[in-house]
Amino acid sequence: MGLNIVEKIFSSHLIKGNLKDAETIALKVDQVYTQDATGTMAWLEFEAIGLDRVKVPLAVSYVDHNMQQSDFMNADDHLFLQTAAQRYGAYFSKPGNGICHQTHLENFAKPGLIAIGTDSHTPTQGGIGMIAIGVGGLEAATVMAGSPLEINMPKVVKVNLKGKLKRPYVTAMDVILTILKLLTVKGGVGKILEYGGEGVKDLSVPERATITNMGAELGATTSIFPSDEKTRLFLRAQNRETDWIELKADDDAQYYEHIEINLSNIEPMIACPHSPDNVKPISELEGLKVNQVCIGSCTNSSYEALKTVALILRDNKVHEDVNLMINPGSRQVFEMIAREGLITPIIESGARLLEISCGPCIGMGSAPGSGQVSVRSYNRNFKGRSGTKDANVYLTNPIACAIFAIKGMITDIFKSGIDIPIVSSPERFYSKNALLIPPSDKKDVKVLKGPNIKDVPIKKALEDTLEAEVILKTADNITTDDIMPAGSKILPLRSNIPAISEFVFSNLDETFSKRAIEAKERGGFIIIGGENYGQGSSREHAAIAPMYLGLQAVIAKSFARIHRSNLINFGVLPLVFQDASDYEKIRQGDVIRIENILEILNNSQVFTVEILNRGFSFKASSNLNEREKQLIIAGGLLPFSRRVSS
Ligand code: MIC
Ligand code: SF4
Repeated sequence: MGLNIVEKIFSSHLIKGNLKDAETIALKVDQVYTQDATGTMAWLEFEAIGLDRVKVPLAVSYVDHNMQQSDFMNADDHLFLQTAAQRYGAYFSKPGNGICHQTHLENFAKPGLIAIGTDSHTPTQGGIGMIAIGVGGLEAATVMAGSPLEINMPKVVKVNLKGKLKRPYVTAMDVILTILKLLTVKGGVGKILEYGGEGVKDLSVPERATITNMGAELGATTSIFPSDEKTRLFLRAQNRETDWIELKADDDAQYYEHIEINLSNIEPMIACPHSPDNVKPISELEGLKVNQVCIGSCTNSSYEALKTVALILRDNKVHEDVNLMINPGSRQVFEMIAREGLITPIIESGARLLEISCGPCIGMGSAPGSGQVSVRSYNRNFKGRSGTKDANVYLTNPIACAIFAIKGMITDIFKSGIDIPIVSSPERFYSKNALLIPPSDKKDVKVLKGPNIKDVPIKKALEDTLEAEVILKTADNITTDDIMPAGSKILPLRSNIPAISEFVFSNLDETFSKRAIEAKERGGFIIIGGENYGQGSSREHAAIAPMYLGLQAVIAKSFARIHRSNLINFGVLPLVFQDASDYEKIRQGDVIRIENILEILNNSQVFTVEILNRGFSFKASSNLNEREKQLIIAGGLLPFSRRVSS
């Protein structure tokens, strides 16, 4: 029987298990990358494991999120990351070098290999034919320390692409927005999307990377494209042709499911507030006044995308009521555009050029005004993420963004009257890579930690009985931005769990951390969640900070993959309602008791959850694999690793 691309890469990296549906498999990992906002924890955790050098062939530490230096905190974190990279043998990508995903694609991504990254958009590398999976910091630290990556074998879905995009009006962004409309933010959970079919040829590597980047918004484990002639040309242009191999599915490869997308039928699309799957054709929103437009991020920062935007702006002016911000995704792209003389037209048009960083995407500055409409070529529009709680954020392709900025309103781009050039991929990318520091051999480097960098807190081992109050009941699709907000005030506290924990759920419920601290005195608390609890970012702070406040268990209808692993890695029990209708019966303030936890964990994993104050019970299950059970019992991955090594 033939193999699909995922099976080919997995079988060449398989250390344990069989590639059967949902079975736990262990995979050898070739590359690990971290970014600063999750990376300080990851590197502190690596340090806590106590090794001298990373044990993976390639590790890269990027700085791209926490770039506003309004006091010492972010600058101290950058120095910690730089000295840790030198001390432990990783590349260091300095602030200003680029957003991790775009920069990694340019410099290191290789077809046929496996990468993990401490960011949910790591699947961007799938555009080059690589398996790239987003993980929590602790997972990355243990892999850097030589452990394999353990996952449950996802279901592989074939996305068969036919036809050709209606260029220049329709872009790769519209393809993934169309898929998000079809499958929703839960549609990819437990799955890998493998793209194939004739239509693949119509897409360049950066366009494919836009599609795999936003596969994260589907909740997918990752997404991957074949490696073909287009991939070879991209690698040749990056001066890395020797990294190319051909990679395609066998003709008789099997898939769990098939989805067919005809590129010729795709229209320009836009995701409306406040979810990336709330997608409509742009034409339906014609005339909506726009206050802010942001172009860039890890989703749409390719040379081709930014050059197209620059050429559109060259012949036009930004509307007087609009603030247009551009945050280029990498120094390479920025250098290329500058060499071609395309910075001047951007400046002349009235656009504001921001630093090469995540910037507005994570609320690191450039927050919109009260109630304003912001249209962005980014990947997430969760409520409050922009930094302004009542802003309305829309997501669309960079060409549409440029046109809206000129027109001051959402405009049907077929009828805008603005010329849209077609930009071809360059034969050669140029960059001096001035801000990329290779690993050093020096072992005597001192790792420098500023006063805001605190140790990683650790939970106690699991107890046999759990009795705690439900201090929060949430709706479906709660994001990790809801649990642990980001933005310019909170992000600098990422290396300081006691300080950041004061902001847990602060956008949804300002009294949460106070109630949590009170509940901690009484033995901790429980959260009740709906479907897809913890979707979005990989930030393990959304598990560590609630754990630090006293979170013992989350009982939800279902969990997002990375957040569930982060909870387990920090010793918090994730339980799923056996009968989803029991969710309705629980109220905030109920007191829950679960007994015989250790015995049940090792047997059926189906727990009887008693509601003590109202005298009824229901069933919830933990569905943990062998390793996960051991982690939960030990109180998480760090205490587990210490126990094993002592
Ligand atoms: C995001 O886009 O939400 C982030 C910020 O890049 C996160 C990581 C983080 O919270 O630091 C992600 O996607 O994992
Ligand atoms: Fe940065 Fe935004 Fe991409 Fe996250 S989604 S890595 S914040 S640009």
